[in-house]
Amino acid sequence: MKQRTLAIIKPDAVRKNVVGEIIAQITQAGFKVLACKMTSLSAAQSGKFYEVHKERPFYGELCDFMSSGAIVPIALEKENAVEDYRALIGSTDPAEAAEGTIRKRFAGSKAENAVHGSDSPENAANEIAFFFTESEIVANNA
Ligand code: IDP
Ligand code: MG
Repeated sequence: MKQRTLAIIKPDAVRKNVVGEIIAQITQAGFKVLACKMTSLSAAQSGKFYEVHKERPFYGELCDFMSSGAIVPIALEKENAVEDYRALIGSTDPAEAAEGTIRKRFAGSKAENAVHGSDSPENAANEIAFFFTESEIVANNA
């Protein structure tokens, strides 16, 4: 069954000018882009997006980083999208990520790790709704 997930190209990767290469790797892996835009978040908006991590020691650093520049959220669709996209990006820490994964290729550190990926279909739905309305996704794919 088709499933959705949310990717975000993070500010470090936008600064490195590798947005195109990352999207190419995602689409070559069989994902369909349902919606995509370049935008940016305030620290407060980043805090809301990453609210599940608010007790973690790196929360402040994460919010500062995610609001430090432009980001590219992308709603994706594929069979088994959540798990397959997590496999495509690799481990949170690029030092531990498998060869050829997006984080291995483009991430500089565990904090500034190039891309986000949803961790469950339920969170994917909420995260997609954070950036895109359902009607714009439908309109984009009519
Ligand atoms: P994930 O992005 O692989 O799902 P999470 O544990 O959900 O990893 O953490 C969310 C984000 O928080 C990471 O992608 C990374 O940017 C940042 N992060 C995670 N662990 C650390 C850490 O130990 N130090 C600094 N930043 C971290
Ligand atoms: Mg996560």
